[in-house]
Parts: sequence; structure tokens; C-alpha cells
Amino acid sequence: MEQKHDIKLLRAWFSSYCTRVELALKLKGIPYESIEEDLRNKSDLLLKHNAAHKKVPVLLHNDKPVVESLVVLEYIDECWKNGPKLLPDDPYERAKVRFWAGYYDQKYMASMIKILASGGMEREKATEEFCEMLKVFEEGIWRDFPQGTPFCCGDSLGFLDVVVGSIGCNYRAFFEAFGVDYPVEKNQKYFSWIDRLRECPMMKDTLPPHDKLLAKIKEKFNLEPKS
Ligand SMILES: N[C@@H](CCC(=O)N[C@@H](CS)C(=O)NCC(=O)O)C(=O)O
Repeated sequence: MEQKHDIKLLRAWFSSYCTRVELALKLKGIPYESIEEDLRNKSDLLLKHNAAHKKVPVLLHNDKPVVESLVVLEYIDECWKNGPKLLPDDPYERAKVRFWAGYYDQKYMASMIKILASGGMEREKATEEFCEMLKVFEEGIWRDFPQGTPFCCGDSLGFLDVVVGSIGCNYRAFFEAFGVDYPVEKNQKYFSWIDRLRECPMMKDTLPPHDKLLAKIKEKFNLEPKS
């Protein structure tokens, strides 16, 4: 008898970490129910199922919670063997993908926030550091996956496309909100990868709309001009 899957996703529409889980579910063709969380007033369901971090996303698979987006992506890939694979079969290839996904997650937002939170010379320095970090990333990716991107796992979106695209495709909204003029030409390979990912129909369909995200960032960081 076929096993029944009841899938719920506790998410916030603007969260890139949730976007990546939604992308994985869609790629695998897994039907799911989306439950929108108010992160200023977290539900008992969220507090119960992610007591450690109290963050979204939380995937509930037949009421069993799986948390931390990278863990969730691997879980989905292992549970649903049918459909496109997110991670490659070969253990060494998988290790490389995991390494770069971890690198990106550890560095990207932290480095970007340094640019957003600073001004003048400090912003210039933070911008240079961000640029250097992306250079290390793109050189590593093109060295370790000489077939290049997209897509790191064949002709469908792979693990790295999902991890990188879900966060990276939103960069314009952050830079626009904070008035940052970032020299994208300095990380040409990375940004052309991002541009291609943004054009992917499933990505377009899943990313938060630019204007809505821009308004949310401005509200969150109190960037609206005072009237
Ligand atoms: N490392 C986590 C990060 C998740 C995360 O930061 N989620 C944010 C939304 S983007 C959140 O739930 N924040 C609520 C809070 O910090 O109170 C993952 O990959 O799932």
C-alpha cells in the first residue's frame, strides 16, 4: 500500500529559507499546505516544533517536524527519491555541494548586513569584503563543478541552485532599500548565475515579489521617510 504523506510547511512569505524549502517541494512535485507564521507573534505550533531556534521554516511530515532549511532540503531529497535529485549520487560530489552551501549560508547574509548597516568608508570596506567573499565562492564553484551552473545537478535546479537562488535572487531589493550601488561586474560569474536563476519559471513563481519585499525591508529596518 502506498504510504500517505501529509506535508505542512510553517513559513513566512519573505523568508528566503522558506523559499528554498518550497522550491524543493515543487521540484519534487510534493503537494503541501503552507501555514503562514506571524514572526512577531509566533504560533504554539512553531514554538512546539522548533523549540530550539523558534524559526521558520518548519516542515511537518505526518506531524513530525524537520527544521533548519539545509537539513530540510536533504530530508526531502532522501525521502522522495522520485523526481529530480537535489544532491548528486557520488559522495565526494555531495560533500562539495554541502560544503559550498554551508559556506554561502554562513557568509552571505552576515557580509551583506555589514554593507547595509554602514555608511561612508565603512560601507566601502564592507562592500570590498562582500565582493571578496563572492569571489572565493564563485572561484570555488567553477573549480569544483567545472561543468558550471546552472544547474549544479543536471538540467533541473540542484541543491546549490536552490540554496543560492532563494537568497541571492533578492539582492536588488536589499540594495535598493538601503541605497547601495553594488559593482555587480566584479562578480560576473556569480551574478550571471543569479540572473539565470531568476529567469527560471519555478524560481519566478516562488520568490517574493520585488516590490512587496522592498516594502517589507523598508518597514522592518524603519527606512521609510518620516512624514
Ligand atoms: N538557519 C535557519 C535560518 C532560519 C531563519 O533565520 N528564519 C527566520 C526568518 S528568515 C526566522 O524565523 N526568524 C524568526 C526569529 O528570529 O525570531 C534555516 O536555515 O532554516
